[in-house]
Amino acid sequence: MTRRALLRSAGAGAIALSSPSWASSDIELPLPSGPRSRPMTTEFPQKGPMILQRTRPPLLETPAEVFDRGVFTPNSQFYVRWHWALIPNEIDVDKFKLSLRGHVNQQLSLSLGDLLRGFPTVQLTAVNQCSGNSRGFFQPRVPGGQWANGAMGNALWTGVRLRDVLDKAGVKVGALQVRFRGLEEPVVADAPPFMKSLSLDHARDGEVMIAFAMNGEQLPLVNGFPLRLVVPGWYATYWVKMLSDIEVLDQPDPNYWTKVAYTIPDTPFANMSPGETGVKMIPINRMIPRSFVTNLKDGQKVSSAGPTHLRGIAFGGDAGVANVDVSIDGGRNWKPTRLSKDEGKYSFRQWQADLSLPNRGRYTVAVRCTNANGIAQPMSSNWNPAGFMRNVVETLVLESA
Ligand SMILES: Nc1nc2c(c(=O)[nH]1)N[C@H]1C(S)=C(S)[C@@H](COP(=O)(O)O)O[C@H]1N2
Ligand SMILES: [Mo]
Repeated sequence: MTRRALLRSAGAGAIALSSPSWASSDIELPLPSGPRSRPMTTEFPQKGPMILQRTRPPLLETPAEVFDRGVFTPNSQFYVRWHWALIPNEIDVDKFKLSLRGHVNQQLSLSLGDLLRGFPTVQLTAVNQCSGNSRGFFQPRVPGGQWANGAMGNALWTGVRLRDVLDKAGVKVGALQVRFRGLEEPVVADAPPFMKSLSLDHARDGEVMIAFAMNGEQLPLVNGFPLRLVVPGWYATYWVKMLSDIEVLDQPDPNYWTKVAYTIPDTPFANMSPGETGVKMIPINRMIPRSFVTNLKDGQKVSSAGPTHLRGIAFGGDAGVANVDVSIDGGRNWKPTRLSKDEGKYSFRQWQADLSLPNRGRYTVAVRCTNANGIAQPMSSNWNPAGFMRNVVETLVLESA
């Protein structure tokens, strides 16, 4: 996609965020504390079939079968999560401005044209995963969106380096953090608007990107059109959508969404015991490895005669996938799988294995990702009161007959 084409298509017209009507069908999605099923919806603009978690503000989950089709999650089925409901229905791309202000030498107010023409374009494939992905599997149950495993997606992001834009404004000595805000507003006047901050060093690492395209097309409105922050390797809460304001701070950001919400226990895998007190909490940050089987379901019948083909996806979190191993005895013995094409260290990576399951009966299949930093998924589930960072080794039972 050329820059000119992007500007043209972005300028072609506004996108309406209609009010979705009732969902059409249900999908089975059993979670330990319920529900057993969820409605499906096709009523959101630029979106295909999605699992409806909530209409306003929208929470839409990607159906599991999408992850079997390839490592890039199509824009039309990329999950959606918003905190506040007053989201613009349309964006006037000719009037849109991104402001950069605060502890800088020169404030900037950039049109989309300024941004696309004024800075080098960069591309990177990265997983965007909600901190609370898979929260519905937490036991004991925790409050919050009861996601299954579909609050994640992988895309090729195109944009400009945040560093280049910060350098154009000239960050002043004494700057500490950079705070990001989008165009939506809270529903109640005195509620805190959604904002997130990164340290100045992180913001200037050359990887953090202001993205204007996703999988080669403009962003769907509900995924942040026209601009969103991409923070490779970090949880999606930092990936601010409809990005319109960047503020360089000379003191730590006191705002609710950075300081209070989205904190985790400062322990391995953010793990603590229910009811435990005095745990040190820190802002959520880097992702940790995960892996999933995508072609077979729990309880599925397979043939004892032939090899059983197993495949799925894995990601390393803040580092590449080093190995994906599979077990047919619930995690006692492991064998390596074959890894498919490497799309970069922050991407989903497909893996495959052919299993021999010669004895009739039940096999507990487990899959485990180890990342390039040597961090492997644990065999027991982590727990914390917000339901963040689930990454236990996933298992499924196959019935050999
Ligand atoms: N402006 C804005 N950006 C936001 C949010 C939001 O509420 N408002 N939610 C964040 C959270 S918590 C998640 S999980 C991701 C979801 O990105 P997606 O909807 O494109 O999948 O957006 C992040 N960026
Ligand atoms: Mo999230």
